[in-house]
Amino acid sequence: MTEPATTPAERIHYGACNLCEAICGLEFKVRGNEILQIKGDTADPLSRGHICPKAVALKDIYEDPDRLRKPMQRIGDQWQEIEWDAAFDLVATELAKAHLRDPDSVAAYLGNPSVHNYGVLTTSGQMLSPIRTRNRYSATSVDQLPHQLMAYWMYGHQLMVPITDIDRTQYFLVLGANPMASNGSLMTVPDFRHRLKALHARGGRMVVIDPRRSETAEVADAHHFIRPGTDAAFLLGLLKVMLDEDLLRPGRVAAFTDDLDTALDAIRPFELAALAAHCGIDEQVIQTIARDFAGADGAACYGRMGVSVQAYGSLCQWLIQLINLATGNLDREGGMLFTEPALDLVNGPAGSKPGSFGKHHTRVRGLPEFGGELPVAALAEEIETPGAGQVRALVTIAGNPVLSTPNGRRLDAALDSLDFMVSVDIYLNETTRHADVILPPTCALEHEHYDMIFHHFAVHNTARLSEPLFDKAEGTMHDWEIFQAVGKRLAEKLGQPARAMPRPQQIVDLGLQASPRKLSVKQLQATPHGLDLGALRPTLPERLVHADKRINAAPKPMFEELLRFGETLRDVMPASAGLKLIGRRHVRSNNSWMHNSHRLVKGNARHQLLMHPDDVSARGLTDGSTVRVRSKVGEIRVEMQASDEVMPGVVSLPHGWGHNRSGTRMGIAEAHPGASNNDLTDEHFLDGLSGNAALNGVPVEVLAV
Ligand SMILES: Nc1nc2c(c(=O)[nH]1)N[C@H]1C(S)=C(S)[C@@H](COP(=O)(O)OP(=O)(O)OC[C@H]3O[C@@H](n4cnc5c(=O)[nH]c(N)nc54)[C@H](O)[C@@H]3O)O[C@H]1N2
Ligand SMILES: Nc1nc2c(c(=O)[nH]1)N[C@H]1C(S)=C(S)[C@@H](COP(=O)(O)OP(=O)(O)OC[C@H]3O[C@@H](n4cnc5c(=O)[nH]c(N)nc54)[C@H](O)[C@@H]3O)O[C@H]1N2
Ligand code: SF4
Ligand SMILES: [Mo]
Repeated sequence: MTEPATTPAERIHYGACNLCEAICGLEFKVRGNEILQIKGDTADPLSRGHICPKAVALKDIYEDPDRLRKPMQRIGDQWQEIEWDAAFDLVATELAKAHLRDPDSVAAYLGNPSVHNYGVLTTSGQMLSPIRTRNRYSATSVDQLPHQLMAYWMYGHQLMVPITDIDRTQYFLVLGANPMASNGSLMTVPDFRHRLKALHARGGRMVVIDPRRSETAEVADAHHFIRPGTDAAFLLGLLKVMLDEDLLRPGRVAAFTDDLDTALDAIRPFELAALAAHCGIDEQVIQTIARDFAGADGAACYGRMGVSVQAYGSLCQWLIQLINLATGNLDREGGMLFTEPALDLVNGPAGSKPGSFGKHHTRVRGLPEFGGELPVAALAEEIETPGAGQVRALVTIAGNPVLSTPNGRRLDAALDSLDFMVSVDIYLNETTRHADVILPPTCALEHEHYDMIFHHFAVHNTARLSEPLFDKAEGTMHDWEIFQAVGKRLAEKLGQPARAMPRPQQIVDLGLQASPRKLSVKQLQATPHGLDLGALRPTLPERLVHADKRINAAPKPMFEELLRFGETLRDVMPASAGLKLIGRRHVRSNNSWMHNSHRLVKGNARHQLLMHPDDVSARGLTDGSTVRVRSKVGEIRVEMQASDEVMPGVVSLPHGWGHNRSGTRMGIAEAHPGASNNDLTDEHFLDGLSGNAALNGVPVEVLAV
């Protein structure tokens, strides 16, 4: 049979993947609306052809029959498709009603894909700003809040996060991060594996500190288990050895750094033996790492989820900064450097707000604001607790807090009590099932993209603008169109003056032109594989944002935090004490929302609880059986796998699972439900300084069913 003459021609399209922080360049082969192939774009100057299995699932998301394409209204437990205009009117009317009662009675939660999506970044404010609520939440406070707080306090801007110069470092010390699975975080590093090979080839070393022998630990030169939540002791131990052995040489940054000696003086009194006993890493090991780090020709200390999302997250991030700074590895090739992105939110007229801390607090528990947002661990109680400022209406954008935030069950129940909830989301999932209205935007392949955030954290300076692969389907709306439509109606109903509503592309173009490199959308459109803007390089003191162009090595609150931590050093965990729960990520899973892709969930289940064989036998449990895991806040049942990947006393469970709740519409995910880690995490277990959730190191018991 001959092909019908109307068969569209095949075409090749280049665009960046926006699923994770690695922002890989992709090459798509398509015919009409059919994706024939997705591969890595070898001409991308940052990712150089790297791709992971999730990128191929972009096709599944695009084609997914469960993905929502038209607005939905919930009447009781039934969903009805409605027209866009009717949906916008309904949402604006309800939000205006709530606002007129009390602006703070409306809360907003922005989830992780928001920062991977320039429509949300540039225009969600056009919908939210008329509401003028202080109840703003996001995934930041279950994630990188401590990094941003330290960046703000020490370098003057919440996005001034120093980045590992992985392509030149000789000694890479990694705490609580698993870039082999995550592809890097606050270190945009596509193709970690090859960059590590190159590090080894030039004689460099990588040392990993993690309670689990992770995929990254497997390829490290050395891996040391650490008791969850005790990294501050290890980091203090490193500094203590460096101080005692006179190994610290801050070098040129000393000329523009304040109070480094004051900070180091506060660390001097700690005793190495006590620190070592607390974290479970031998004194000799700490000494060796300290000497190797200080002696390396370019060293970088980097810590991610395992050390930021724990009870001393902010202290850990501060100590990491001090180690890099005091050894002369900050702002040095082969150490930690700051990026110079094409659209520069740190410097110049395109700049965003540098940050703020503690300007206001949550109503019920008094947790501090950061950068205009409150810690999401407080959201459920803000909904449940009556009084002025009680949250009665909620907007969620690209978030699934029921599975992502501590004590998700409590939030799950609280959402049911709201007067009104609207979700801008592409799925009917564990969170959005509580909404009254869901407004689904187009998916990633149907709109343009420029990564406004992750170029700030990339190991090499590049810029890349992606044109849409497909035109949006008829009757669908881009997220920015949704935000503008609701924002316009809301302002009208509230009698607020009409605002200018520029489109994402105009905002990005202005931002590019106003940044030091003075690029434009037009220039980026002409370079579909992206522009190479050069290796990272020293940029201090010019790039510092503090008016005096100086580094503040010793933010005052850190001294109190140090004392608070010192108090805990006495409680060395006896061998018989309970288990500690930690999280993990897998290269074929992405937070809570990519489990509806058949190709990502096929094969062995990846949501088991990992438990050390000694802990399994001590409890008379059977490998492979379903167990009960109980914490202060809840209990789940999940399949357990005995594994010496985790150290004794530690159990590891990925988050984002638990797709077995009624009323969701994700057929494949529902067939591979798993259990939610955040049914166990505790909304009162926090990094005490920042209010960031402590999702690692949660005390649990494991029992037979
Ligand atoms: N226990 C534990 N909990 C954790 C973590 C952990 O390590 N352990 N990690 C934390 C971290 S680091 C993060 S970032 C959070 C993530 O937490 P969240 O951001 O709350 O959740 P996600 O799982 O990313 O869910 C994303 C939502 O966005 C929707 N979505 C996807 N693409 C789009 C889009 O283009 N537009 C719109 N409007 N919606 C879209 C999806 O359908 C889904 O509902 O989880 C945190 N929770
Ligand atoms: N494939 C995939 N990639 C992703 C994601 C995903 O879900 N899937 N999510 C993306 C997101 S939102 C983020 S924020 C990043 C996160 O990126 P990473 O932080 O690199 O990823 P995690 O796997 O969470 O790594 C945390 C590590 O900390 C360890 N750990 C737990 N507790 C402790 C502790 O107390 N101390 C120490 N030292 N280690 C501890 C865990 O065993 C784990 O190996 O990944 C991003 N990339
Ligand atoms: S590593 Fe991240 S950005 Fe790269 S292809 Fe995979 S999901 Fe996409
Ligand atoms: Mo994250």
